[in-house]
Amino acid sequence: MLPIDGNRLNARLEAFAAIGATAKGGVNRQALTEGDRGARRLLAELALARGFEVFQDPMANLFIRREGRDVTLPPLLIGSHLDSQPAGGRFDGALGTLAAFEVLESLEDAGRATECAVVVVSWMNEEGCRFSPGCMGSMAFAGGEIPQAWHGKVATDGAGFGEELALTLASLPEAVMVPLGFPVHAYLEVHIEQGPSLEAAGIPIGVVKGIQGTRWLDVTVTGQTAHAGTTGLSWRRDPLHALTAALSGLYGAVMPDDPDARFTIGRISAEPGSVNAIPEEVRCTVDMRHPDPQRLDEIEELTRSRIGQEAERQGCLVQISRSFDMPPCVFPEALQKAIGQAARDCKVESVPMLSGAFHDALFVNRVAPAAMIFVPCRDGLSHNEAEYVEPSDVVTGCNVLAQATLAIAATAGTKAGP
Ligand code: HGY
Ligand code: MN
Ligand code: MN
Repeated sequence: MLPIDGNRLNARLEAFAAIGATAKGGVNRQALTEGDRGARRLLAELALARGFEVFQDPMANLFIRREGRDVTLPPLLIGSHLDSQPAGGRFDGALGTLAAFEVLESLEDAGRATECAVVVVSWMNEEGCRFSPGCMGSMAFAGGEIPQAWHGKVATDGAGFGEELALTLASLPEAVMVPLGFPVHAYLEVHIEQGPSLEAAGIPIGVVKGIQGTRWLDVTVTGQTAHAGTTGLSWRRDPLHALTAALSGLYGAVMPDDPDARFTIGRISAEPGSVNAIPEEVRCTVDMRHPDPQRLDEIEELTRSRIGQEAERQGCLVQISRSFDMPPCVFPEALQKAIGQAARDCKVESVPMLSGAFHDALFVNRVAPAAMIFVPCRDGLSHNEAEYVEPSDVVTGCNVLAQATLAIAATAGTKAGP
């Protein structure tokens, strides 16, 4: 076993929670903001103080390397993300990134050599809420290129992606620049479950079997702005009337008809936004999730057709585009077994489960075997400032990660592989 310092880890979580802290006890550390840059800087400084190598790639993915016996072997990658939702929790992403750093420090404290290097990663823009899509850093890492279309992206607050990315890269001159993508032995990520099942079952560890599919749409319905007082019904081309009629039908159909489906309108806006003028244009986002890609297609088709029908009824125009498409993934059996074994070695119970949330591990799994370790969060609440994880569950998740790190690093260079 590798002893970890649970107090150090929980204190670290507190220190990072102070970066981008919100009045209600959460964090607003959206990707490529000052808060995100502040958290990256703190992690890099902690790493440099321990003598670890710190580097970043053109997508501002941040890496911290502790060398292994055989420098030629692809490293074991462990980590998560430091960016957050606008009204996010202190554990989503930060837990996995800091637990990984705790494992690296504990290896150093114990003077434990590993066959291959162990590299901690903090992926850029996992959340996708300021700049869509989500998982930009891990997606580009796995794909080996930055999609041209991303450079022109504009944030929800109007900032430009290219400028913010350049600022973020420049904010950490100590991090050596490396090309995008490198061979990886395996990838491990600790994350809060962001759902209620582990807490309800009283089980401290979830072994993630896979991640359901996610698809995002940007919807724009355009009508004609006109006087609220003088425009009778037959004269109106009201895009908000059309969109709300379509959405109330979709809320009434998608999730009630299918317990595995998730349908969320996270953002809606109306322009010109005047109290006494019919809107000219309304926009909204749609977040659809399902374990079955066929069902995702059906939900998208229903969404497009309902909005189209109601827009036509109101004499409005519709534009719908996909901003994110993340097909479901299954993690390799062998790695799931290794996580289960690591939990047994730590003498804690674990249960296999599917992830309702997407994660960077989904994209890394396309280029290297990946696995995830879930820990319970209070009431299953996440993407909420009240998000909370018991310190003991933080420590258990880190212990299982430490144990799995030792076991999987030991398979580097062997025929069996991870
Ligand atoms: O939205 C998600 O599933 C992730 O938490 N960003
Ligand atoms: Mn997350
Ligand atoms: Mn999240």
